[in-house]
Amino acid sequence: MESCACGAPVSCGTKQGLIRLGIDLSHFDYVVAIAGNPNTGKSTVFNALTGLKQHTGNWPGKTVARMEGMFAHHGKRFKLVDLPGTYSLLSMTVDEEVARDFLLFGQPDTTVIVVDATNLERNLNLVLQVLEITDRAVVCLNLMDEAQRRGITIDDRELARELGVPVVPTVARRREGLDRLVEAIAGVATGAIRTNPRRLPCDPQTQAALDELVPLLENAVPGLPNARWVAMRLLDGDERVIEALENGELAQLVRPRNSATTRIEGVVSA
Ligand SMILES: Nc1nc2c(ncn2[C@@H]2O[C@H](COP(=O)(O)OP(=O)(O)OP(=O)(O)O)[C@@H](O)[C@H]2O)c(=O)[nH]1
Ligand SMILES: [Mg+2]
Repeated sequence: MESCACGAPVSCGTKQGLIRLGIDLSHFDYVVAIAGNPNTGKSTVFNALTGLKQHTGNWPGKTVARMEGMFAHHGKRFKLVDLPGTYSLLSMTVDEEVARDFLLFGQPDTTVIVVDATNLERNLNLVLQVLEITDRAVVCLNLMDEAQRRGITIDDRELARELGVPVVPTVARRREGLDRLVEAIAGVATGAIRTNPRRLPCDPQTQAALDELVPLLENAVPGLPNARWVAMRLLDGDERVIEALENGELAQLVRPRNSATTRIEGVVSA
């Protein structure tokens, strides 16, 4: 049988070029994280794209650990990582720490932030925090059917302009909008879509402190991604981050990436 560049039979493909590869994690070109507040439909998106059956249901806190699956799109293989729900990168429950650590230190090529269109304001808090730490993000504006039912309208184009990253409206439970979501994920991962994330300005005094602290941190923890975020936390006097730096926990978060890492086609994959 004829086969596609990703190794799967061409007949597996859909018109959108999406091939669900389940738990076949043999090799991949890009790592994609799925983040968002609890109960926004992250695992529903994950299942729809990978063909897997992660636990879903209408209450928060179902996903408590990292779950990985695969899909292919136009010959490139994407490892998708479904994360526990989190309200903030500063949050502290064990589940939230799993999500935060992967977003900060797992170096995903694209981060999809799944937001609840019926509760946009609260959800944007995490969106803005994620945009502080990565250029490569896509907002999945999910539960659009619920928003419509409640008479909520959202100008997704204006939101995309304001945030500086693609915003894709979806109804994940009915798989609506997911072809556009995959296009956006692939575009951001490959660099075909350029983003310009909205970032809050930093006052000159804080900036000067960061300029001093970041190189020291990078020296103390070689290979540390998002040293600027860690430095901000240190300046805030965040006890948990200070402790993680002192007891070597932070260095351990970096190490797995360096040691258990394989490279294919010049792209990092863990
Ligand atoms: N109406 C509607 N329901 C949806 C949509 N997407 C997901 N759901 C439902 O929303 C509920 C939560 O979905 P999950 O995928 O479990 O959400 P999650 O973000 O993974 O939740 P946690 O892992 O607990 O944070 C489930 O009952 C889904 O069927 C959608 O677009 N519209
Ligand atoms: Mg989930």
